[in-house]
Amino acid sequence: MKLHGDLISPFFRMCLVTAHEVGLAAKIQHVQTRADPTAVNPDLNAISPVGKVPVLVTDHNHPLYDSRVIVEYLCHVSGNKTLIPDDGVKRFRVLTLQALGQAVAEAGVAFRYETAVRPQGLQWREWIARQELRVKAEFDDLEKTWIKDLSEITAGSIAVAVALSYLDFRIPDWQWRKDRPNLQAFHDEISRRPSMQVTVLKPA
Ligand SMILES: N[C@@H](CCC(=O)N[C@@H](CS)C(=O)NCC(=O)O)C(=O)O
Repeated sequence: MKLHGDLISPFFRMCLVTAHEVGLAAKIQHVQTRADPTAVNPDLNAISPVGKVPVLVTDHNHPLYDSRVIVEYLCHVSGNKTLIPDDGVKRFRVLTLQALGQAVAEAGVAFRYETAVRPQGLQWREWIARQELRVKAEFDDLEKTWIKDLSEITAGSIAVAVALSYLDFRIPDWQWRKDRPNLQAFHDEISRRPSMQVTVLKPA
């Protein structure tokens, strides 16, 4: 299997952490691929019309995207039943937590594009402020209602952990730890797992 992307992408890292957790990392070849929001990467577009990373190309040469589909595929192929449980109640709780982690990552990546990629004079202040309000509500909800779910290793807790690590790397000013001791304890603990350690983001 070939996983196209870049470790700086939280969505790519969610897939890689999952691959380590389900024991498939050794079967995955990382194809270093950058996706620029303002330019077409022809190699990437050849495997996905969406033109975003990650994309997983299976051993049967089928391109899969986006990251949620790749995570589900890795669980399916490995036979793992804990990261995305079958049981209805648990399953949809985990998938909602995964959506919440993805939303934190989406807001972070969108904020980054708007503030670091878009020319200064064209930046939209109200939109930037909306991203900040959105993540604040997400951090508060994680702290208040999701701590028990986060104590289990699932596609949900992986998505949240990776999204928070991305913010540490790119947008430390968002200070998600402030007044959120439970979320901080969750992140400290999950960050010690080998799957997180071997995929850790290092400053260039
Ligand atoms: N929903 C997608 C999001 C992927 C995504 O936004 N990837 C970013 C990198 S972090 C990207 O490829 N951006 C390029 C672009 O926006 O054109 C997923 O979960 O895989």
